[in-house]
Amino acid sequence: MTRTLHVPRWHRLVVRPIAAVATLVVMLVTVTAGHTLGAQSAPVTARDAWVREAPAGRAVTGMFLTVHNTGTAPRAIVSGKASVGDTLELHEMKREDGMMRMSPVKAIAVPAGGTVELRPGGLHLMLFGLKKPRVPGDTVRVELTLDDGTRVPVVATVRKMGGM
Ligand SMILES: [Cu+2]
Repeated sequence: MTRTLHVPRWHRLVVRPIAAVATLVVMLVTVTAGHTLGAQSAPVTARDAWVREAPAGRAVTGMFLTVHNTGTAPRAIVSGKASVGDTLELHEMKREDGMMRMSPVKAIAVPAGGTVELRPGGLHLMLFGLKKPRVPGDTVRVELTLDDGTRVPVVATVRKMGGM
């Protein structure tokens, strides 16, 4: 005698709805876990970040770093804020009429699976309105915002003027 021949009526009325609710809960937990996992393994990361020293009386300095995108979608840095100043701008250096000039840019592209280097003489970040002098060994915290709204935390070390 098999059980299927004797499924009681209460089984249909009670066990099936419970199974349906359980399935829904499992689905929700899976979706939530997926989101959490995504936040932890952000595809865009920064490394080798440093800030040029800013002696007393100098409220502006440059910041340099390497940004890597392990994701499959191209991203761009669109803004940022620093723990030490009131404004952060995205800049590029370009040769114009034989002179190196720097100007703000709206975004810095980080290609899918690629790397962008922000370095002296090229793309870089500028920190304005420094609240106090920044000496070698100091730490500067910056948060970069990407075009999809994700934020990339960066910890930079202050280095000597002209130091690489
Ligand atoms: Cu600049």
